[in-house]
Amino acid sequence: MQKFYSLAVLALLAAGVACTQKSAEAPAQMEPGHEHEQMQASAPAAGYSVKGTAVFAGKESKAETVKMNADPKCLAQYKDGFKYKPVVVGQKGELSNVFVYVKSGLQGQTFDAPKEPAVVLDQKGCWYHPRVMGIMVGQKLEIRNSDPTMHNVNASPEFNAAMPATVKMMEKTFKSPKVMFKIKCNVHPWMTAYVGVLGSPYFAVTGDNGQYEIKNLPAGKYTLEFWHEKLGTSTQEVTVTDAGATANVKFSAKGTS
Ligand SMILES: [Cu+2]
Repeated sequence: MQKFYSLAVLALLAAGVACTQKSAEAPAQMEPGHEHEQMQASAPAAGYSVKGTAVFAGKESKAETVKMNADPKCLAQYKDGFKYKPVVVGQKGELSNVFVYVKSGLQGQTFDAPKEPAVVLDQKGCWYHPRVMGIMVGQKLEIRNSDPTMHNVNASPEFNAAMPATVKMMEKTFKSPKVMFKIKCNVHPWMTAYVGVLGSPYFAVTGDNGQYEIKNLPAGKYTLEFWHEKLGTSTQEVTVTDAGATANVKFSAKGTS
């Protein structure tokens, strides 16, 4: 017991000396015992979210019937024919398939593409799923053929590859950034997909609710661009703080506002 008390007293004395020295020589440092908190506070921030909604101040497209007669194996997959709307909006004008990305504000920074997971582009029902997507330079693009027929994935000049019915999966990468790459199928001219290829991970695509979220963006000032295949593009300045940021966009039939 006695030994314990002596050690405790010594420890208290030592702490007192340490405190005195610190307050005299390094007043900015934290009190002993708070080192862990300080380390956490100075760890690099993961970043913040930019969120928002895209809306369209107009009517959605009438459904177009896509004629797949050229390939009976495509045609056979639809009883009533395949219908498609290039502009799809929700009840309040929520606009889906808008590609949103940080166009500028990241100069001088480089980002490694994630090794996993791969971005998936499926060919199913002689249609691309998804129609609009984003990927980083060098990131794996897993292209699937879920159809009992041959497709050809033409993303010239990056790649142009045939995919017979027996080839169910292939992997490709993009070597250079571009917004947007148009992917076409040489076998089925109605098949189109759009891929935004970027050097950074800061991009998103609006869902059926018109909403998007770009995550983990460091605080700073950026220019966002919103792209829609029929409605064009719109840019917006955004300041990201530790509270994140909101950037909504409204597309109109004559452009954006
Ligand atoms: Cu095809």
